[in-house]
Amino acid sequence: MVEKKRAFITGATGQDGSYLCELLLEKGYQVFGLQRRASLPNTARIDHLYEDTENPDFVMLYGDLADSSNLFRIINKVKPHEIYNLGAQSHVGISFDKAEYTANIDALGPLRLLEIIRNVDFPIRFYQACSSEMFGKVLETPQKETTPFNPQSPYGASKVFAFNVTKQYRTGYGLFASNGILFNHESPRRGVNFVTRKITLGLSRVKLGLQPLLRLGNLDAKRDWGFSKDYVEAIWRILQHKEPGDFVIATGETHTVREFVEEVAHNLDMSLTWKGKGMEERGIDTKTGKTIIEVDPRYFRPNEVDMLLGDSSKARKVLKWKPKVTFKKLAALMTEEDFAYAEREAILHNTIANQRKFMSYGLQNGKNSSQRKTRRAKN
Ligand code: NAP
Ligand code: F7E
Repeated sequence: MVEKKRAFITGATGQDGSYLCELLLEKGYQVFGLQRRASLPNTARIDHLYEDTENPDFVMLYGDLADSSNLFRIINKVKPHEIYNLGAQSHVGISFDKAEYTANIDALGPLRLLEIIRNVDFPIRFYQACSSEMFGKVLETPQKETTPFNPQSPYGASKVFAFNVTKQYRTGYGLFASNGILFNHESPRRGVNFVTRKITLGLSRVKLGLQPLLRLGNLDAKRDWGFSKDYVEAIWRILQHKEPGDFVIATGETHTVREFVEEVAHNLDMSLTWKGKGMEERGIDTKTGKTIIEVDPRYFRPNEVDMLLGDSSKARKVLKWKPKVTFKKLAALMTEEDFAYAEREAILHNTIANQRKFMSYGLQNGKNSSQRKTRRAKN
């Protein structure tokens, strides 16, 4: 029997990790995912893969990128053919507040893995999840593999370190170690505090009356937004290529946050108009006259990356990769899923409200009026 390929994925519980687990299982791999211990379940994105709990091809293991001995034990036991290092504190804004932690996980995490790979006696192909945030305040447009880095956050700086050590272990020790320089990529599985998901879920809730408005930061920032599922296909291709290297993965289109808001509002059949300037700017729903978008200084960053636009010609030529999902399609598919999600929330909300009404009706009509008073006093 032919031995199955084994892949070890850090960040398996995250957006990209969950799509990559699915892709590799489809391709016949045995997949080992790293899972952090958490006080509440953190596996919502991969729970469906556990349907058959006896599935020997999908195994989750507890660990942390801060813990070398744990990583060594896993790698030595699993003996993976490929390691995909997707684990990270991936929120740029939060990296300003958690700078040291971000560097520990996002910069030293990959170094820990590379050191292990260098010291075990079986070959492992290594993928490092790098980021367009490394280009920061861009020194060239569009950004490609040769564009100099100019990071603007602890997150961006940590990814530059990760990029450099991955390259150094490739050239210095001959490891098959590749960097993917991925531009923003989103999906319905995106964390809710990244701007696209915040907009698709937030405006869906506004539409259904679950929240009055949405507060955002810099509406003028421009990003090259693609679809996560397309990007994990590129990640896999990077490790299947005959030689290791560094690859930019991007759509080649850039749009402002404001344009993303407009696209989502359009998909939700809300007619949006902008009033005011700067911090006073507001998005108004012309059908209702209500303010549905406000600018909030809390969501601005100490340093901003104003504009990103990727040139992925190398990946298109060498890996025969290209994105399938456009900006409009991405906004549409995320809106559709989040509107359905918000509708379920609305049903739950109404059920709870009805239950409360029913309970208070029961109390008001109950026989024991002294008990009713006690309960009210406690609340
Ligand atoms: P994500 O949804 O935030 O997922 C991050 C994953 O890392 C989660 O599984 C998380 O675990 C895990 N993680 C966090 N801290 C860890 C630690 N100390 N030890 C082990 N695992 C840890 O991110 P994503 O969007 O899928 O991105 C995947 C990777 O690509 C990240 O490295 C990110 O920096 C990079 N990247 C992302 C983009 C993008 O636009 N999405 C672009 C370029 C690069 P929990 O589930 O327990 O939190
Ligand atoms: O912000 C602006 C914000 O947090 C995009 C990560 O996956 O991609 C991601 O990093 C833009 C920024 O993503 C809000 O200032 C406005 O200019 O969705 P984001 P990001 O910072 O680009 C890169 C490639 C990665 O590698 C990262 O891991 O939107 N913005 N208003 C806002 N951003 C957020 N989060 N929230 C707002 O309210």
